[in-house]
Amino acid sequence: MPGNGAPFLSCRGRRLDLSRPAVMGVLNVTPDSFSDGGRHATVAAAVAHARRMVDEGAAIIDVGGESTRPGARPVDAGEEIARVLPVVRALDGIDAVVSVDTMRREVMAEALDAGAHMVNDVNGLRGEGVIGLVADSGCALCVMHMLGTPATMADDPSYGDVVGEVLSFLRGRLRALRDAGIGEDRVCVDPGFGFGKTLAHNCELLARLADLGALGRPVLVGLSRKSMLGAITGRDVDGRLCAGVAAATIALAHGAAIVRTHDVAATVDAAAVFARVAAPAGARA
Ligand code: HH2
Repeated sequence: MPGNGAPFLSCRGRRLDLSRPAVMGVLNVTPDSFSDGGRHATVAAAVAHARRMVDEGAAIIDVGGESTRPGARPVDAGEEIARVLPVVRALDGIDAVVSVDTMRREVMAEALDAGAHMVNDVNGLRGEGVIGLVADSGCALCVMHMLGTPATMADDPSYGDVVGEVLSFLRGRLRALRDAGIGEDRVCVDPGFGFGKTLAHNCELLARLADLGALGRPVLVGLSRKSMLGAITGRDVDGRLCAGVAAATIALAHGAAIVRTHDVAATVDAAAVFARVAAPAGARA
C-alpha cells in the first residue's frame, strides 16, 4: 500500500479511504447486461439509482456502457459514449468516486473530460494508447485480468496454475503502469472473476485471493450475481443475493479492499460486520 499510513486510493485529488472495505456500486446503462440490463434506461433513472447506492453506503459508482458478459455483442465507441457520458456528467458533485467501466480509449477520454475519477478496465489497460491517455489524468485505475475477450473467454479456458498466471499478468501490467510514470497510489488490481475462468478456476482464485497481496496493491473483486454463484446454488441471477454477499465476505476475509456489487445495502452491512470483527482489537470501540 502507498506510504506507511492508512491505505488509500488516489482518485484525481480525492483520496478513497481503504482502511475499511469500500463498496463499488454497479450502474450499467446498457440494454443487455446480465443482471441489470435495461433497468436504468434514462439518465434520470440511472442517476436516481446511483444516489440510492450512495445513500446505502457505496463509495464508488461504476458506470458501464457495454456488457462484458460472455458472448456479449460489442458496441462501437460512439454508442458506448452516448450511453455513458450523459450519466457521468449528471453524476458531477455526487458524494462518491465516479468510475467508468470501459476498455475503450475514446470512452475513457470523454469520461475523464466529464469529470470521472477512475477508470475500470476489464482489459487490463492493454488497449492501444490507453496507458498514455490515463497517465497524466491523475485518475485511479483498476487493472483486471481477463483471458481472451468477452466474445471468446467462455471457450474452454485453461491454465496450468490459475493463481500464478493471474499474478504474473497483473505484475506485468503494474510494471507497464510504473514505466509510464503512474503512481502506485492510483492503482488497484482485480483477478477478474468469470472472465475466462471455469467454476473451478473462480473457486481457486477466491480461496487463494490472499496470494494477490504479494502485488502490494488494493484488491478489487467483482463476484456479485455472477454465474459461478448460479452454478453453486442453482439459482438464477435475481436469486443470488445471499450467495453474492457470502462470496464478498470471503473475499474481504482474504484481503480484498474493494467489493464491486449490484447489491450495495446488503454488501455494506456484510462489510461493516467484517470490518468490526477483523479490526485490530485496540481499534474496536
Ligand atoms: N465484472 C463485470 C464488469 N466489470 N469490472 C471489474 N473490475 N471486475 C469485475 O469483476 C467486473 C467488472 C461484469 O458484471 P456486470 O457489469 O454486472 O455485467 P455486464 O458486463 O453484463 O454489464
